[in-house]
Amino acid sequence: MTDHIERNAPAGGETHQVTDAEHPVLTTNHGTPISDNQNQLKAGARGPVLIEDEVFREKMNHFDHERIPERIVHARGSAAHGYFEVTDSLSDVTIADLFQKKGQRTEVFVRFSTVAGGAGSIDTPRDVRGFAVKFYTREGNWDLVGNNIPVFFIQDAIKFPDLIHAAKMEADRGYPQAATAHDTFWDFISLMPESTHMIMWAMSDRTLPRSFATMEGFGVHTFRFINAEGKSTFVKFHWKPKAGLASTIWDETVKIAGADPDFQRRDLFERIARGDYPEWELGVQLFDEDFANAQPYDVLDATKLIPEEVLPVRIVGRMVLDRYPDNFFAETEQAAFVPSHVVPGIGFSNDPLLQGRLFSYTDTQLSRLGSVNFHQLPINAAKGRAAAAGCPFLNQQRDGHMQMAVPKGRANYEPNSLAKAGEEGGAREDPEKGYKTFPSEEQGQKLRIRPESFADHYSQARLFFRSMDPAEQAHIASALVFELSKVSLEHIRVQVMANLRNVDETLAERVADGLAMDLPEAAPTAAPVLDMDPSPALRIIRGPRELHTLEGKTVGILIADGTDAGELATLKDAIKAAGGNAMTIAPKVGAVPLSDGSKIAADAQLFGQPSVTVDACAVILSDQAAAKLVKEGAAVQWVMDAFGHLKAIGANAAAQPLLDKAGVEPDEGVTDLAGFVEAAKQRYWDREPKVRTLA
Ligand code: HDD
Repeated sequence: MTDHIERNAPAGGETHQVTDAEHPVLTTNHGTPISDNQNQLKAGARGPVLIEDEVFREKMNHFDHERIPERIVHARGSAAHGYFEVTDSLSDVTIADLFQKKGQRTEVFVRFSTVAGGAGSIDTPRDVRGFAVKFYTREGNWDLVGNNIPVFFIQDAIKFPDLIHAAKMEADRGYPQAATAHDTFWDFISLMPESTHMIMWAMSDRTLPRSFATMEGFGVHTFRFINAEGKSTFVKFHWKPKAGLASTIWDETVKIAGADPDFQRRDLFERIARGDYPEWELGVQLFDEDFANAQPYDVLDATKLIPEEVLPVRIVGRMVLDRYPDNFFAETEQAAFVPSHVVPGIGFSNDPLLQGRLFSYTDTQLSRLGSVNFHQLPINAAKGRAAAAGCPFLNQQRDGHMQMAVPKGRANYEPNSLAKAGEEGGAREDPEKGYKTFPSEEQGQKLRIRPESFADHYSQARLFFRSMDPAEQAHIASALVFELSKVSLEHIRVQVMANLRNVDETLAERVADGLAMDLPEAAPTAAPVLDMDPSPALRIIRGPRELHTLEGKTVGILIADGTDAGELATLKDAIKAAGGNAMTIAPKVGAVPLSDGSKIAADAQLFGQPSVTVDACAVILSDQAAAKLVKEGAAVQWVMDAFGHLKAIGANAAAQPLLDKAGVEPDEGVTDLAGFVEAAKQRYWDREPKVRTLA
């Protein structure tokens, strides 16, 4: 046992030394003080253990039950606390309290996730990312449970279990984990042409985000706003990252998975720790029935988006994540997001995917969290009006597993007249301020049918592909080649290719060529495929939201014995001044002797911090160190990957032999140290055809 234990200090604060005597006394769950937490109770020092040992039994019993079922989808996730602030009041279109006043702030809890993998799977598979926001408004919690892609695979929620069964690891063999590159996924997709638009997004760089902080979020469905006059306006929600959009390259992503399976979770934690708070703007697309009726697709169909060029996104707020959870299980794991949780002023449309979700999420929490009282867990508890009355909710619902509240009195039914006798009578409905469903006119026969207006499965897939930068188109084609090359049943590839022919003939040809297969006949289409105007807003590469900046980015600086102290200090200062984060990486982490005789501890060790984990790479070496490192595979690979992943490389003259060994060829992104900080603000997409063959 140590005499002194160092507590984690708050960022920038001082560490406080706590002696053992200052710690509170350890107790059992029932409050009994514990005298010894190191040994079981035994009959004699070397004798058998005794079952009467409540301290041991209770501890082990609790441990044995520490896990709860993981989420059936989106099991792998990371979250943070923060706030939402109104920058442009929406009081014209909604009575939702959180949108009324400019400057008004609402607490939020946001969970990002992958979809297919289990809770312990890697952070960086090719996968859609969940983007779930819980707003703790004064009128109750509003959960906006979206993704980083504005459309979805299927049109009707009844297909969701099939989609997920097909996407997750195959039922008999239990693999692949967190990957769509397998038979059952592509079999299902090939038979569901409505998924084609989403597949274009899934095969694009959107599913390889660099960071949660550099991806967009979307509410996907058409929702409703309702204003004080009871008027409804359709709305689609968008989150726009302040850090801009950035993704990784497939080869890089695969290597990140090995180097750091927690890459994005760590990134979120570290950004918050160093004060680079992830931030997004909230935007809305607002429209009415006339606009909806004039579009060549149905706004109730979740496989369609409304191009920003057709209907601009109005920015109405900002969201900042500035606090990492204190406890992963209590907060991130127990957070329950439920799309049916809305507040007055926000309502649903008839989108059949959304309508199905309104059932599924509450249902899943009952088995995942195990109780109808999941709303009482601190992370889920409302903090608004009811909380002000000393309770997270006010109604006559009672009891159930894990009931935390201790309601007083007899008023567990309503109406009651107990107040007339001076007793607590409980809460009552409020016809004025209570939630009112928009009274839309609905009529028709009961039918299990897909509307005609949902029949076009290809026009927007084509729109997406044709809106992409040529580099992005090459990535999509290459991703399709990769994924389909993992499909073992020949006929499934043929079915996929038949769909792709309806998207874009050049895409189909490139993929067929990459797979060395003949193009099949195009699949029949249920509606004419339209050539819609391209939407450049959909691009990442060379698009409007690819920011050339060092802010929030991490620069790796490879150093070794004899690195010039002056060059290193100058570069670190310049990186900091540009808003970046410098990380020194050396063959030995503890102490690196510099040219001036000083020693510094490196931030990371070369073998544990490959260049895939940073955004740009600098190399500052002495002649001797360079001579040594050209024979060090990890150092050569460090530079080779930086070049192959189209990153800026800044080096001093002595480092040149290492660059030569790594096959670095001169281009705009390869600079001396003086030009490096400017160069480090972007990737060099033009380099790509020189370093890899793309489909
Ligand atoms: Fe879902 C979780 C997003 C369709 C059923 N979904 C879940 C999460 C996100 C989404 C971000 C994780 C929430 C968290 O962090 O805890 N889901 C979406 C989006 C969809 C979508 C954007 C389409 C627009 N989902 C969808 C359908 C169904 C579900 C159609 C079923 C009818 N989703 C679930 C679920 C999950 C879930 C099974 C698993 C864990 C949970 O709910 O809490 O109920």
